[in-house]
Amino acid sequence: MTVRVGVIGAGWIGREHIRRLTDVVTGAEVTAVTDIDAARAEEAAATAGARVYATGAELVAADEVDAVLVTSWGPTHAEHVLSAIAAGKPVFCEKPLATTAEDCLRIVEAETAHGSRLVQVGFMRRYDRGYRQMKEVIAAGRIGEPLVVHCAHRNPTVPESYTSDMAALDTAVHEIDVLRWLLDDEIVSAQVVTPRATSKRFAHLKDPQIMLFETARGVRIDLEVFVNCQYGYDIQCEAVGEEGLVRLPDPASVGLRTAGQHSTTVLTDWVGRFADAFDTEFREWIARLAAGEAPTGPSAWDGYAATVITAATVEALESGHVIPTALKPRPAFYGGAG
Ligand code: NAD
Ligand code: ISE
Repeated sequence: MTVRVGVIGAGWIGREHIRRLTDVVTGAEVTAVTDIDAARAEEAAATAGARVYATGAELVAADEVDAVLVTSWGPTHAEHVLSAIAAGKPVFCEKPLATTAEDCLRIVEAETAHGSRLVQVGFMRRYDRGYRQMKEVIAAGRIGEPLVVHCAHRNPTVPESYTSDMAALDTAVHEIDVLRWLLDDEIVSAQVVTPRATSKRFAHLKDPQIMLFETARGVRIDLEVFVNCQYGYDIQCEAVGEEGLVRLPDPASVGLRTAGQHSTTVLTDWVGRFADAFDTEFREWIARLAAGEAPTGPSAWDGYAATVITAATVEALESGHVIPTALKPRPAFYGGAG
């Protein structure tokens, strides 16, 4: 069966996912597109031979839409996800699931009332080969009990519109999700300390930031978020356990020896770094739906947890205090005992 997808939001990542669903993933067809910018919707729809709809609600209701992809601005996500759930249609929502914990919980309640999973959140790192290998190693007990995790998330530069809270809301959110999954553990508190700021930033921005998280089992995570590091897009993760250590591999790159030097390339953006992860994420999502099965990727509960933990991290940055994450207990529907 071909899964007919309607896309809400034809901006940067919406167009990228339309291309992916059209040219890379088999078993999917983009049949509908909407954007509040009509010209943008027309242009994106034309690349896939899709029809343009005036609103998200009309797109969700359309007979030619089996599943919905939400790639609009974060504050609009909840409305579109709730409307897809009300129509009983599977919905893939780019991060964040919603910008407030309250909206995330409304989604969780609506999905629970529906009775089976419809929602998947776009945390693509869970589909990255290196993180998957790390998870296998940790789950098999090969480093013993994890104790400490060291991470870095570095972007070469960010635009002036990037504010200090976005280091958690937009950037660290990926580590927050992938570490909960990697460790099969919950983050219970957040703290942020700020070292000397780089001069290569817009004056309003606190950069870099060191985020410190603690999990329910007492694992300590340190995460350096440095979004003006200049030299490249660099993602590092190293988990230290009682019996060993496992490290995220750098992306494969030829080793170049010339003029008395040995070098490898550092990528410059997340698009290239996680291209394969995005492809796998959508292949697996479409394969589940095509088989008539519920999605198994990051859930609405994971989206809720990420929103609560990023909010606590922003509060920690602004207050200078250690902030408990105060997550509600995970319902049985999402695996219980969170
Ligand atoms: P963007 O601004 O380029 O595109 C968003 C589009 O949504 C715009 O064209 C806008 O007109 C449209 N839009 C806004 N509200 C709408 C509504 N109610 N109905 C229809 N269209 C609407 O932004 P982007 O960079 O493509 O990001 C979109 C989302 O994807 C964000 O939530 C962002 O956090 C997420 N994102 C995720 C990753 C990732 O690594 N997983 C990377 C980048 C962006
Ligand atoms: C961006 O929104 C992303 O999602 C990228 O994956 C991340 O690396 C970047 O820092 C964010 O701004």
